[in-house]
Amino acid sequence: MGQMHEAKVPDIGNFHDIPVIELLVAVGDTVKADQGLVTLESDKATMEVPAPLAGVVKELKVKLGDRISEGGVVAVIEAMDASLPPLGEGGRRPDEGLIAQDALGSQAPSPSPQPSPGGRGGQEPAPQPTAPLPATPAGVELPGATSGSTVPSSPPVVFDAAALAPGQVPYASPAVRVFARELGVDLHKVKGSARAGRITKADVQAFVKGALQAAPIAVAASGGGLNLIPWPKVDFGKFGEVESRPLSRIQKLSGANLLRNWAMIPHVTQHDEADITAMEAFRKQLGATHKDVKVTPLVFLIKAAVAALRKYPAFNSSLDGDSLILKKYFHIGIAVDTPSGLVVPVIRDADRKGLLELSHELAAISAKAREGKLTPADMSGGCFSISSLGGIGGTAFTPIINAPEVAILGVSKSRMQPLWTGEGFEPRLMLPLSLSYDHRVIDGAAAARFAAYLAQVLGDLRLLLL
Ligand code: CAO
Repeated sequence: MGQMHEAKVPDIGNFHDIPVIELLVAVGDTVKADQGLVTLESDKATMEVPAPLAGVVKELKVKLGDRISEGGVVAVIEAMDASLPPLGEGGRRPDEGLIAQDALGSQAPSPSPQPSPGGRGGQEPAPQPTAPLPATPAGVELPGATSGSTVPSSPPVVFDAAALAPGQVPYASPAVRVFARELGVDLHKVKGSARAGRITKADVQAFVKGALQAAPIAVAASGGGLNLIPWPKVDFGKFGEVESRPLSRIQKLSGANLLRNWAMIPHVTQHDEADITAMEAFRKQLGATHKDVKVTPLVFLIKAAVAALRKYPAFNSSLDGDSLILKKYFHIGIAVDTPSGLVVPVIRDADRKGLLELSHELAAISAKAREGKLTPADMSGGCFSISSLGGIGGTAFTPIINAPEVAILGVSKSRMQPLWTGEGFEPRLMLPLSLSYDHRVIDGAAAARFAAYLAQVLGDLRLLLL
């Protein structure tokens, strides 16, 4: 059995006979160090009394409505780790700091001078604000905020919305803030039902419930959303013999991804073609001298794509809210057709690999894909994808962007075509390219330039050396 420790109201200055307004844990609950046990509310501020250490709540010494002062015991915790030292003053271990700010600005003991950046083992990071926080008076720590590079080793326990930013910061306890953040709720939109408009956990739950119920109505009324009629239900057997075959796991997964990407990304496909006559001659030469691996046009496309991504960095990006994340690495996804469905393994750091190394890797990863042995890691981290149907046929198609990427290159079958040189027609091997792009991120002109540059590089591989 672990040692018993009392959780006491810490010294935060000028708080006496403060009512207990929330019990955040129950007897038998396992708590982490610094987890809030009860919430107290004075006239102007709320604060949580934290667990002094990780353990199990053995006894709650207070009930709702009780009044308590500094040093009062709120709970008894049985330590998880029997080797922990006895508690220091105020129910905290001596090495711990505490940040607190009451309504009048008097400050409790300051954070430990050299806290560990990641906090203590097993401790959750300090809560982050749900909305941009207003500037705070000097020395005041808002919940989750850090000043400079100093990270507090304990979460703030007192929050006084009115004093910090009157009328701007929603009035809720730290636990409710964390709860709201986990659900993605903006507390500014929640109406508090407790005294002085304080937002409780129940208020947040009611807000979410209301939002979920209202969502379909709002979408339909605004004309937004897809608002589709139901999928047709047909008894096909009435019209002839049929067989029902369940979709594979991969088909279900990739189908859901394709549907989301097609519905949510405004796709435009830019078509172009590359003169790969010289490239094809070089590829044949390579094939003749390197019999251990099959060199297909795809590895040239990977190299050309890297060159184009370098030249046009917006194509090597992902949307993140109102920001664009620009990647400095070049991981290329390759669509592979397998008996169980489409998968997209990723070739990492394609910029650092030569044509032969890429050919080996492509053979290995497509074999792994067809054997159904790809791991999630094999399929993550891609910057840009290539879907090559060139070994099969076709003249053009619309590849679907592999979110969160912003563009994908479709490749169809190369064909000998007569090309006008200005003086006459010449037979040239032309490769059709279909570049789908996310129009929220990429303009039509940029896409035309990207596709033209790809074709230029494939037409003259010396450009890869630049
Ligand atoms: N034009 C003409 N020939 C082409 C070509 C092109 N664009 N691309 C490949 N070829 C040739 C290859 O040179 C090879 O010819 P040889 O056998 O004579 O050498 C042949 O077609 C077959 O190539 P491959 O398909 O084995 O190899 P690859 O490197 O081109 O492609 C892979 C590898 C894994 C991408 C491919 O096998 C595959 O699965 N493609 C399907 C991708 C897909 O389904 N996309 C659709 C996604 S949306 O549903």
